[in-house]
Amino acid sequence: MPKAKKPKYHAGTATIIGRPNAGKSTLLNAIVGEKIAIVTAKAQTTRTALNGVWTGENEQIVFVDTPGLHKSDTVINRRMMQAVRAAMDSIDVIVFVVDAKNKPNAEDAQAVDLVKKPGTPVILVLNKIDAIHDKPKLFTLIEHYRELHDFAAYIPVSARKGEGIEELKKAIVGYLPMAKALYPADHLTDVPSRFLAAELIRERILILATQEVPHSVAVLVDEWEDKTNVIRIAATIYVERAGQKNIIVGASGAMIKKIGTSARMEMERFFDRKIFLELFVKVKPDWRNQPEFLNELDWRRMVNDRDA
Ligand SMILES: Nc1nc2c(ncn2[C@@H]2O[C@H](COP(=O)(O)OP(=O)(O)OP(=O)(O)O)[C@@H](O)[C@H]2O)c(=O)[nH]1
Ligand SMILES: [Mg+2]
Repeated sequence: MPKAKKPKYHAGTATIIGRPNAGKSTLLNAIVGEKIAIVTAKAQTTRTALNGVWTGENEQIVFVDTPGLHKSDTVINRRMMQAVRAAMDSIDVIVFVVDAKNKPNAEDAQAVDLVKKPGTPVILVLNKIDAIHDKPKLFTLIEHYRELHDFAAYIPVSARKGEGIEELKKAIVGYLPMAKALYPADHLTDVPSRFLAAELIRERILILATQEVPHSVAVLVDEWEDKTNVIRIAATIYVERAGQKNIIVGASGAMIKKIGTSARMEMERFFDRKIFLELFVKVKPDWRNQPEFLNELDWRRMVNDRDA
């Protein structure tokens, strides 16, 4: 009997791009089914490009989440925009995410201009449709965006509720070349565990310490010790001014305790292990303009403990 023909395999990379707060990281997490990227209501939550792999029956898509498109004034902001541009190189599809609650304004039009790239299809994702009750509004919105660019597809989704994700993956696969899988089927991300842990701490700070700290906070994991029953993690939270340190520490250390407990619970869920977490807070004036410190924060320079 002749052997059944093997179905053709498609694989490639899709970069997720959009303005701050559009829901790019929420979308990445919804697609891969794990929380790889941190999500908060604050703009410019994501500071670096990071990938998440989705593997289907006969296809694999490597998604890359990126920082929101914004003006660059500090060294860190310039690096964030460099990361976006680099993540647009040698890829198969651009997934341009917009908040469907808003009509496109001049800044959205500028963002569209940035993603127009000859030879690379751009799929428009209209996110947050769970917050739109007047559905015909979506058609009007699509027409507005169509005037700005002839997108390869227009896909309404709710990243938060996981709606429209299948349609999006299908549309992307249609633009992928025939190729072998780039990663083993169970590979989730290239991002090392110690970076994910630091990001979870930063997320808790952005959510809990609401006063004037978000852009001034950086987190580095200093120690990571895998013991039989527990992972022991020591991390430092960097801020730019003494006043911000006071906010993070809180009265009698109440805030840092809250941040620590909340981050530890998130980590235990993600790593599926018991975590012992120690946190320190340091003032490092103007760290956002210090290239060497920014290198230290870059996960590509860290060792991947998770696969070790
Ligand atoms: N209602 C609703 N809110 C959403 C949806 N997706 C994301 N959000 C919310 O939008 C806010 C921003 O989400 P993020 O995923 O952090 O957005 P982002 O585009 O990655 O933002 P930056 O990293 O700052 O560029 C958060 O409060 C999310 O909970 C959605 O489908 N529906
Ligand atoms: Mg993000």
